[in-house]
Formats: sequence, C-alpha cells, structure tokens
Amino acid sequence: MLRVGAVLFVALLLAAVVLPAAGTSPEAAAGGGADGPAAQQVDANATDTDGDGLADPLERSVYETDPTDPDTDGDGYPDGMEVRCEGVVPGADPLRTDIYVEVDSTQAATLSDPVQGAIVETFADAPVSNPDGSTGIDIHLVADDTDLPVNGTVYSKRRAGPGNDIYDFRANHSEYRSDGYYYLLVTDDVAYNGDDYYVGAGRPGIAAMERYNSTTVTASLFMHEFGHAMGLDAHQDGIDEKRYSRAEYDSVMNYNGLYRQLSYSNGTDSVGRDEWEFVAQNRTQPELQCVENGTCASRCVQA
Ligand SMILES: [Ca+2]
Ligand SMILES: [Ca+2]
Ligand SMILES: [Ca+2]
Ligand SMILES: [Ca+2]
Repeated sequence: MLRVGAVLFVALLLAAVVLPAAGTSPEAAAGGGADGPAAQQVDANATDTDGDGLADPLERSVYETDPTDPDTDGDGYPDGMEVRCEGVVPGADPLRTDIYVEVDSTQAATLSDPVQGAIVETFADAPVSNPDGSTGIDIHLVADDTDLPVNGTVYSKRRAGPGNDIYDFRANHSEYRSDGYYYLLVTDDVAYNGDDYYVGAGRPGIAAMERYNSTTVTASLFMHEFGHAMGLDAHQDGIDEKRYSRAEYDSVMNYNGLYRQLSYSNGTDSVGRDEWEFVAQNRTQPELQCVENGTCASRCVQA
C-alpha cells in the first residue's frame, strides 16, 4: 500500500513538473482515452524512458501512467502491453491490477456463468488499492478448450504418459501460456500428489479442480486452488488445516472456510495474514514472454 502510494505521488509530481513543458492542454493533462483528442496532441515517437512501449508524453498526458515505471500498477503487465495488446489482455487497465486465467476443461462445459460471476465479484471486492485510486482486482477468466481428451485421474505432479497430469495439459493446450496467464483445468477426477481423495490441487501458476452442482462450492474450490496457484502455500499457518475456526482465520484457504466462503483473509483475524494484499502485491506470477524490448510482440496490435 505504501509503495503504491509513493509511486503515485512521484507520478503526480512528475506530471505537475513536466506537463507544461510538454505543451499539452489542460484537457489532455486531465487524461483521456487512447482514441481521444489528447492522443493526437502528443508525440508518440518521443523518448520512452522506461522502455514499456509508451512514449513519455503519452504516459504523462494520455494514460496517466508513470513514465519512469514500466509497470505502473505492478501487476506484471507492462503499461504499453495493457494499453495496446487488447487481443492478448482484453480489458486490461494500466492503472488497475489485472489477473488473467486460461480455463480449459476435459468436460463438455467450462465453469458456469454463475460460478465465473461469483469469482469475478470476489476479486472486484478485494480490499486492495490501485494507482487510479480505485479498489479491487480485475480477474479475467478466459474459457478456452472443452472436451479435452484425458487419461483418467489428473495428478498435480508430473507422471509418465500423456493427459494424466496438469503439466501435460498446459504443455499441449495452453493458448496463452507465454502471455502471463495462469492455467486452470476443470476435470472429473483430480489427485493431489497422487492422492485420489482430493478434489483439486494448485501449484505455482497452475491448478486443477473438479466441479459441483453448487455454485458456491465450485467457486469456493476455485478460490482455494487458485490461491495455491498464486503462492498461498500449505506450509503457512492455517492453510490447508482445520486448526482455526473461521473467526480466527477468515479465509477460503482455511479448510473450515473451504466450500463455505470465497474470500481470502484481510489480516484482521487472529492469524493476521493479509492474503489479499499478498495477492495484489506479491503473488506468484506466470511467465510473460509477449513483450520484447519493452514493446508488444508481433501478435499484439500496435495502437
Ligand atoms: Ca514509457
Ligand atoms: Ca510507464
Ligand atoms: Ca501493469
Ligand atoms: Ca493492469
């Protein structure tokens, strides 16, 4: 929180000092859309100090991003990519935390609309702040393949043979792996470390889960396994345990909260870990290969 505030202050200070020299109108300084009149008034070929694919004047007077920080909102996607790569990160906002998840399924259907809606709403309600002054996180669930062939139980660790562990599916079916997306597989039977008793499993950047008729149960299981994919690890106090009541540890990562709630903890319970802040600032992020030399790769449309 402090870091974001400091960055924002520096950005505002820079804008206040430099804007008059850049010759932009007050209207442009107040910000505008990519296609607004402000975009035509600035030199898009001017210096790009932070190498994020956006020239300094564009950052200052059009997008209100930090010309000295390639990733103003710290979500792993460079400012230029968020503004210009609509085909890769649709709906991205350079001033709000965005998380992208590719969802594949071995079943005929992907996660239902009510389940997706519940997940999106839970992230939107996250008690974390963004550089634009808003709160919440925008999670983008991108449903891709369905009816993928599967060889029995899907393990969360590698095992011999095709189509029987989550890494097989990511290796063969992920469309967005190089674009910094998490990968989630919906399937009939999941085994954690080979133990068939479990119904879901999450590893850094990747997760697999079963699905239920109940929206709450399915969405809660997603939040739990995806929490693991973001780095909420089982060795931390209370995670994957029943040691604490929900009042003592108010999180879907608590086995007493799993299937009953969707949200992570905010640090005000007796365990005292702010999991939402961790998700916003320090989560495990998938590899991003889309950007080259700070600009969008060929598959990204240049605005
Ligand atoms: Ca820049
Ligand atoms: Ca920047
Ligand atoms: Ca960003
Ligand atoms: Ca963003």
